[in-house]
Amino acid sequence: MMRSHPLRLITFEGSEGAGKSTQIGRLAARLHALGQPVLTVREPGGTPLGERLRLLLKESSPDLSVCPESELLLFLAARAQLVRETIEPALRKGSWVLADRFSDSTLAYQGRGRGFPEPLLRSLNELACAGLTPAVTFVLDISSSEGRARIARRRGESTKADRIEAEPPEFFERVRAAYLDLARAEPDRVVLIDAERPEEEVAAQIWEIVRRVLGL
Ligand code: Z5A
Repeated sequence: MMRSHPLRLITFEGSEGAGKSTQIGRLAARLHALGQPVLTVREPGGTPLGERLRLLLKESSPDLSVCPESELLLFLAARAQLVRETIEPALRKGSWVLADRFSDSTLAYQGRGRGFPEPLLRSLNELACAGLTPAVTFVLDISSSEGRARIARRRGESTKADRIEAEPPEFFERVRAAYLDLARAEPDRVVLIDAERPEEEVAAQIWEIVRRVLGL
């Protein structure tokens, strides 16, 4: 069997509105320009099953109740499918995979946000990810007020918040703190990026790190 290249998995994490999708787009374009194969994926989503689970997970409706345990398992189901159906095959072909959220989102949101114990989440992540660990994880750090302001600007006044966006500010403070702790605990993998700076500055820092760490 062909071996996958785990070094080519890069994940982007952080609170809503931090600029993950924006920075993934920029990094993918730079890698493309060098003739490198690149796949971008988002979580939850990225497969037919994952995209359907995404709709369920984001829906905010009085007739759809989602308990924390169901929420956790649905995120993990989407991840398990994405790893096997999309990420692993792409890595085996030698492609870069840039993921908009991955296992650390579960540690931050379901761990610190909802209160599930970290050892449980780590072992569920191990199962869902088939042991795959990102080579580099960029945590885009932004205050929850600035992140929310960006989302509100992007959304305009028309659409209401989804189920998770509707959580109170304290929830997002806990999520942010979880990411900061993760960066302190795993400095070899997790790189903390100040995402309140202009887009171009953030992109330049990320590109420098990718080139240095991954030897481009
Ligand atoms: N979740 C979970 O609980 N557990 C899990 O295991 C997983 C996920 C995997 C997914 O939401 C939700 O699921 C998420 C966590 C939870 N819930 N929350 N909250 P999503 O996929 O719909 O959304 P998101 O992941 O939170 O990302 P986002 O809201 O789309 O934001 P983003 O990708 O980080 O930002 P962006 O789209 O690149 O930028 C947002 C806006 O800011 C946009 O208009 C940009 O043009 C602008 N922008 C970007 N960069 C800048 C800078 N540097 N300056 C100024 N403006 C900027």
